[in-house]
Amino acid sequence: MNEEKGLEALLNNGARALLDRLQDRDLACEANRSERAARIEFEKAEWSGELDAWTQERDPYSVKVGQSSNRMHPRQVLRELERAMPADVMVSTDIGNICSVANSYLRFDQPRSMFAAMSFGNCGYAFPVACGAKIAVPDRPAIAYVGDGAWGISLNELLTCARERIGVTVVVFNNGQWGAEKKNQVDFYSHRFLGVNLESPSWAEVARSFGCEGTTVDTLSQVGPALRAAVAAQTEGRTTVLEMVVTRELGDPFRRDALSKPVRLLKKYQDFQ
Ligand SMILES: Cc1ncc(C[n+]2csc(CCOP(=O)(O)OP(=O)(O)O)c2C)c(N)n1
Ligand SMILES: [Mg+2]
Repeated sequence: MNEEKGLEALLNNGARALLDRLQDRDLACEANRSERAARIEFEKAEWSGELDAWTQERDPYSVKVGQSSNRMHPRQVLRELERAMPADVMVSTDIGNICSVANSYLRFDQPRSMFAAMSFGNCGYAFPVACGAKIAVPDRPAIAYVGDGAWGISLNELLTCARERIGVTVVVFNNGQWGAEKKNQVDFYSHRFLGVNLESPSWAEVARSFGCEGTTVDTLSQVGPALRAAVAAQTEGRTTVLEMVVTRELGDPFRRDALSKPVRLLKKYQDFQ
């Protein structure tokens, strides 16, 4: 018997032995299955209602900057995008304040659909990931969510998309700032802003100059139609940048404790501050 067959037999025997021992036992989780399913449904409906009502950030800083702006609120844009999402979509999300908030507004019906950077934490992650996903599964729409700062360090692959006819959709959230860093300066540095405001060219025009499509979206009613058109263009191998013009309000950070003082648990480190 070769090694592989031996392992298979061993696993089979193990599984059979486990099954034998479980034969006459009740599965504890079966007893309250419908109760748990109802609870999950309830919680999901509650959360959805909460998101419906949560059209803009409510902390004092965000209320102030939101009031003096006629730009779209990021959360409203995220909700509109969610409503217009095609079936079978794959979405990658970058690292930034709006992308962190975006993770609440993405729902999928099948696995291998959500590509969040999470703790990997690298700005510029989402666009190349969407390109890779599209090449791997060309029949599924691929969408990248990217902040305007992170877009500045990843947009070069537009050239690859145009050259190789890779059709993806990029949603760039133009809030004119490195928002996640600014949030730290709001929470930990008494609103002393250093190096966090951005002035960018029109990202829609930049996309067109690379040979891709580019659309600036500044009203909510345009968001869904613009996303649908961009997704349709993917079938022709065309990449579109949708530049969403949004306010400078800031959502909860990915980690609230990012800049708080470290806790020294080991005695030998207690002198380090
Ligand atoms: C390569 C890299 N550089 C810097 C950072 C630190 N960083 C985390 S979020 C962020 C700001 C992102 O700004 P933007 O992409 O405009 O998104 P916003 O926060 O405005 O939604 C920065 C600079 C990082 N995570 N990765
Ligand atoms: Mg930004």
